[in-house]
Amino acid sequence: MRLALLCVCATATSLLAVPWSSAADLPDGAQGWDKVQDKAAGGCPVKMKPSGQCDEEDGCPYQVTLPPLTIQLPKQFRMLEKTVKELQGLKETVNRLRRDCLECRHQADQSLQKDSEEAPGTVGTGIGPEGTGDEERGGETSRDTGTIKGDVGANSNSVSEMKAKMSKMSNSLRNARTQITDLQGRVEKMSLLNLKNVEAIVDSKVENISGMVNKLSTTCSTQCALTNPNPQFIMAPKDCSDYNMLQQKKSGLYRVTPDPKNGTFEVYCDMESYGGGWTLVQQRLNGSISFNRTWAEYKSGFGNLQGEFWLGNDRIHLLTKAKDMVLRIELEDFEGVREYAKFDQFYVSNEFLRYRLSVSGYSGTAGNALHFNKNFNHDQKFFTTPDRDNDMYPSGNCGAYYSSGWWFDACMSANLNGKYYHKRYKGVRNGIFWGTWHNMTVEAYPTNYRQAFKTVKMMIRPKNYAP
Ligand SMILES: *[C@@H]1O[C@H](CO)[C@@H](O)[C@H](O)[C@H]1NC(C)=O
Ligand SMILES: *[C@@H]1O[C@H](CO)[C@@H](O)[C@H](O)[C@H]1NC(C)=O
Ligand SMILES: *[C@@H]1O[C@H](CO)[C@@H](O)[C@H](O)[C@H]1NC(C)=O
Ligand SMILES: *[C@@H]1O[C@H](CO)[C@@H](O)[C@H](O)[C@H]1NC(C)=O
Ligand SMILES: *[C@@H]1O[C@H](CO)[C@@H](O)[C@H](O)[C@H]1NC(C)=O
Ligand SMILES: [Ca+2]
Repeated sequence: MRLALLCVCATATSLLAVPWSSAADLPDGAQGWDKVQDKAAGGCPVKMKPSGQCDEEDGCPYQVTLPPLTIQLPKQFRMLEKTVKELQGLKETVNRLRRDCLECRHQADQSLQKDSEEAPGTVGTGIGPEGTGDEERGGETSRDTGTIKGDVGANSNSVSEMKAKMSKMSNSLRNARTQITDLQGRVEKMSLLNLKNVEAIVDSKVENISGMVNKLSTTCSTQCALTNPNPQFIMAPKDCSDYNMLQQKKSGLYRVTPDPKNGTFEVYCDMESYGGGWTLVQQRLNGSISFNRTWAEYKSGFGNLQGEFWLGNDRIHLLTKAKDMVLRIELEDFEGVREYAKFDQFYVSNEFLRYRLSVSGYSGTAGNALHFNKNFNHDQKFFTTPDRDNDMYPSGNCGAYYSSGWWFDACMSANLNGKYYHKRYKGVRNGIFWGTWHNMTVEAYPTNYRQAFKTVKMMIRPKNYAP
């Protein structure tokens, strides 16, 4: 397919053509994008041109004209043009970095003295109720990641500024890509354009440039001993901790790509608690979402990422496969008691292996209810849902009995996906359950009321994470 693409709002009078039928048709290297500017339109059956008012914020809306069809494209299409510009910018930055790198060798001696005055990171106070362990550092500690002390080049900006700029640029490149993917879905539905090529090209360029930058900055840091020892340029964040490296400090929704082969999805990131960088896997807040769900629903996830949800077993698998993860469970009851359980190792295998749980290395205040004793141990157990019995209980389905999907043994000493009760309850213990909670032992007697939990949160973070 041939596609005519108008690139810049300011030059809205001329049509520029980008002819290609596949990624292979484009010239290699970043130069491919430059050449976009030079190609002249000729005999192209498909035309795309600006339509309507251009404005500062959103750029111009575009229109594709296909005889005999006209389609209004969403404004996000401008991201293509922005991406081109940013790739250009990245290239310039790389060149500058390279220049500085050569120069920094000469500057190294005089800069070294200034270098040692500031240690990276300061220990803050935990905001949780239980403030011990290395998790409890304040969220600000990684603010200085990437900071470089001392002058680097005589005639240009410091490497640190450029690195910050690189981070920012790679960030917006990623945003651009996300939007392109988004757009691609919509456009593909119309069976007209295949933007996969564009996406692949942008991806490979970004990978290429980030590879070069990484190499350069490694060389630079070994030569000059000035840069941060671990410069990080993360082009496709695998989980929330990667966003922390990119100086994102606000909790909220982010897109992650734990395995590029399995695409990108949204997660809720807690960037503030216990050093931040947490990817939420599960959350209970007010009982608005039922957790009495099928295998298929637990597989793909359900609920609302800003409220109550299960992220989905496939996603949990991908996240825990991509990196060695720790699990942190936060529990709060209706008396305001808050406790936590942390596990140094947390892995959920794939569907074929029935999402078997591997969890170990407990520490915390809530007690290790996942491995209560040899008869109640959730470690190495398969996932069971009311419609899929993989549990260790021979005469029934624990998931059906407790209205929950969980790694049941026969059956449980913990079940964080139980029913949400707003207060103590009687009868089948199908509520949210943590068997080592402080007053569980008196639960059954004399009142037979059962403990209810107000909030539950399960979140993961790479084992080697340094806030
Ligand atoms: C980047 O692309 C150039 C060709 O344009 C190639 O020679 C080089 O090996 C690539 N680098 C990486 C890291 O892929
Ligand atoms: C869970 O769902 C099943 C099937 O829909 C239903 O029969 C059962 O009553 C539900 N349990 C609870 C506690 O809501
Ligand atoms: C539960 O919390 C979510 C998210 O905070 C909110 O959107 C929803 O309205 C709440 N539902 C109830 C029943 O309180
Ligand atoms: C990952 O992607 C492959 C191919 O698209 C698919 O077959 C597989 O089910 C996916 N795995 C997960 C865990 O989503
Ligand atoms: C657990 O202890 C709290 C007081 O700390 C009490 O209010 C609550 O009723 C107890 N729960 C049960 C099930 O006994
Ligand atoms: Ca069974």
